[in-house]
Amino acid sequence: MARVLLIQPPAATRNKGGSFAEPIGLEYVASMLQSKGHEVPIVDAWVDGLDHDAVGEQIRRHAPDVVGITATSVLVPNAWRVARQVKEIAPDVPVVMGGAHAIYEPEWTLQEQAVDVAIVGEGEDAILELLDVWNGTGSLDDIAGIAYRSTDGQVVRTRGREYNDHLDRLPFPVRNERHQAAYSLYEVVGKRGCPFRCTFCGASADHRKVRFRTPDNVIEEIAELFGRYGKKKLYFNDDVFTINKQWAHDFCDLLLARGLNIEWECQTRVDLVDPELLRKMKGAGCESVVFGIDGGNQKNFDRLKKAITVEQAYVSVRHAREAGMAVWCNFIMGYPWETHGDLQDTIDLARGLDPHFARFFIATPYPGSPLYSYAKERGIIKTLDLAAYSQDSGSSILELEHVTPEELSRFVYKANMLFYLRPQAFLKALNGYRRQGRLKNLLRALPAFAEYLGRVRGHGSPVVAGAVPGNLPGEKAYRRDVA
Ligand code: B12
Ligand code: SF4
Repeated sequence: MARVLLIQPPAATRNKGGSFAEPIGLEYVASMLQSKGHEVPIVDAWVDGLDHDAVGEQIRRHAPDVVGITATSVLVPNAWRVARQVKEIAPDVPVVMGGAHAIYEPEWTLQEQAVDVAIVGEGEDAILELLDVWNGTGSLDDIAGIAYRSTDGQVVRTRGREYNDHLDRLPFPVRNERHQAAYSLYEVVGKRGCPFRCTFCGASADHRKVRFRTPDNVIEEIAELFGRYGKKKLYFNDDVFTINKQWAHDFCDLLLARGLNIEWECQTRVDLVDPELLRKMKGAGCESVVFGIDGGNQKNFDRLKKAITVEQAYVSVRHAREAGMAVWCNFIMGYPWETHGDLQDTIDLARGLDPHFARFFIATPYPGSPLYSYAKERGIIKTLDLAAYSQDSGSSILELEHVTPEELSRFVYKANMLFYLRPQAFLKALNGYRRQGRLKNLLRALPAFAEYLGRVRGHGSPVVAGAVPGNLPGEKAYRRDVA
């Protein structure tokens, strides 16, 4: 049996509000490994606040046979550094990397020589097959859904792995008791996949096939979580919680029948809810719903392949409010083609929809998304330094056609100010936080939010031309100045 050390690298983004994202992908991989008798310590550098030196100590302490690292694109620079640390400490220990960046960009992931294998898809079965190979049975070529560097240094991508259609058969993700005390919510995955094709989203390139756990199986996991670690709020990580309304109805019915009396939150689309379903969700404990609006007018929705209408946004936000939920709306500003008018429309739509909370993200070409391909083809990506993709700087990494970086920052600043600096909106947000029992989070988040707005107001940290190590060969390369 092997000792597989799984690592969530040190955080890439500033931790706003003191809440941490549970590395649920790693926890799924860990549970599969454990179910086969392997020893699987998890180092969550994020929640434990570990820097790279401390992660190095953990690697020495655990003396693993294999190291697995998870990373979205923004975490890749830190994940690479962890991989290099492993090779410095134990050069013969194989390093495997999974997560969104490995799925969308396996070749890029393997640019770091310290990474031996990238997992291109779901990891539960792939890791078991890898252990077999590293134990001397079979070859990497036989494993579906991975990429690796061959002896001549070329990256080889194996055939695609089938999606796991039987999610109920997966062992529940392992949770660490100490970490659970720090995560503000339990993260639960009720289904995997999304059939939509929103231009800015990586999920639109992958994760296409929707697969469901049965409501019984999800509720069994929740009951087990409460039994082991105590009652806490849940967040459903599902891309679109109500992708199948009947599933959502069945889940709520069962939750009510079991009398678990939980509070939960989820994200979904404005075209996939109705008053009856929203009322039922609220009755079953859904305190808060997040809608991705992502644009400000119909022209942009269509261009973004959102497949929603402005009308649907108004109607569903109102229905969710009437059902008694705290409503969050996410907006994205600064697509390459956007004009001043489009940006103003986003501000107006946010105010018109009047949810409890609005978040204004800056359009970022996450690898894997059609927006990334669009921007790459046009040579308008200012940096391939993935650390700059966290949006923390408050500035865009894209060259926009009609809007200067200063103008975009002003629009984002204005969007926040005009949304929250209305007395009724401020009170509604405050009330929303209070109802969710999160006033403490709000107080912790406010200084970071004010700091972010300060950066946006100061037009963000500059992004300027220049080469950085780690750029793709032959790519237009830029460097982000440290402000
Ligand atoms: C919920 C969610 C969040 C939550 C919590 C995330 C978390 N727990 O880590 C929050 C809100 C915090 C969040 C934040 C962000 N997110 Co997010 N998020 C998601 C979402 C919707 C679901 C993630 C999830 O739970 N999946 C279910 C688990 C089971 O799948 P998984 O993590 O992919 O893990 C499997 C495999 O990847 C693999 N695997 C993963 N790691 C490893 C490691 C090893 C060793 C092995 C063997 C296998 C393996 O095996 C796992 C099991 O099959 C995804 C979309 C999606 N469907 O993936 C976006 C997504 C991952 N997020 C994305 C982004 C952009 C972000 C942010 C940068 C947004 C921002 N602007 O701030 C931040 C950065 C977070 C970070 N860690 O750095 C992008 C990433 C794109 C990219 N190229 O990196 C995605 C894909 C959505 C999108 N818009 O395209 N996110
Ligand atoms: S933004 Fe949401 S609905 Fe659109 S492709 Fe991504 S996960 Fe699916």
